[in-house]
Formats: sequence, C-alpha cells, structure tokens
Amino acid sequence: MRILPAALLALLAFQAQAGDHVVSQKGKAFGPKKLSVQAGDSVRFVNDDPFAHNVFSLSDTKSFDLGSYGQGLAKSVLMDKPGVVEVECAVHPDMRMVIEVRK
Ligand SMILES: [Cu+2]
Repeated sequence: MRILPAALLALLAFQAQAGDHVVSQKGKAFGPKKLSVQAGDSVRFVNDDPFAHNVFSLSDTKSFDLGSYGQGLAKSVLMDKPGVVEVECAVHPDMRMVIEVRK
C-alpha cells in the first residue's frame, strides 16, 4: 500500500494530538465522567476548583495517587495497559469517573 507523505504527516499529527486527554475537576465532579483512551495515551487531571483534590485509582489496570493539589494545577498519568481504570478523589468520596483503556 502506498501512502502519500502529506497524508502520513497528517496521520502522525493526529496521533500526537490524540495521545493527550484532559479530565477536569470542577464543582467537585470529574468532567467527563467516562473517557475512552488508547493504551499509551496520557490523561491530564486539571484542578479547576478553588480548593484541593487528591485524584487516585486502586485499579489493577493502573493504580496511582497524584496527591493533593490546588486550583490551576495539573498532573498527568500514562495509561500504558489496556483495561478499566476507576478514578476517585480522596478528599471527595462522591467524585468518581471511569477510563476505558483500549488496546
Ligand atoms: Cu476532590
């Protein structure tokens, strides 16, 4: 199969852009509440509230603890393995979201 260089470049640019996803913490809620990403993508958790959140996950697919951080700050997590990642906040037990990591 022959791929034109311009088309290939466009494809590479698209993939680079698709690799980073943003999840906001606003009004004590994650937005979006469901996210589908590709294995190898990263998810950036941005605190848009005027108080601290502590985003974490105990999932087998990806367990992490970003610690407590305040307004305007963000931390990224690499989703390196396919599966389901349930994300919570240690400060606000009602905050939950699910990330599906595709192969
Ligand atoms: Cu929180």
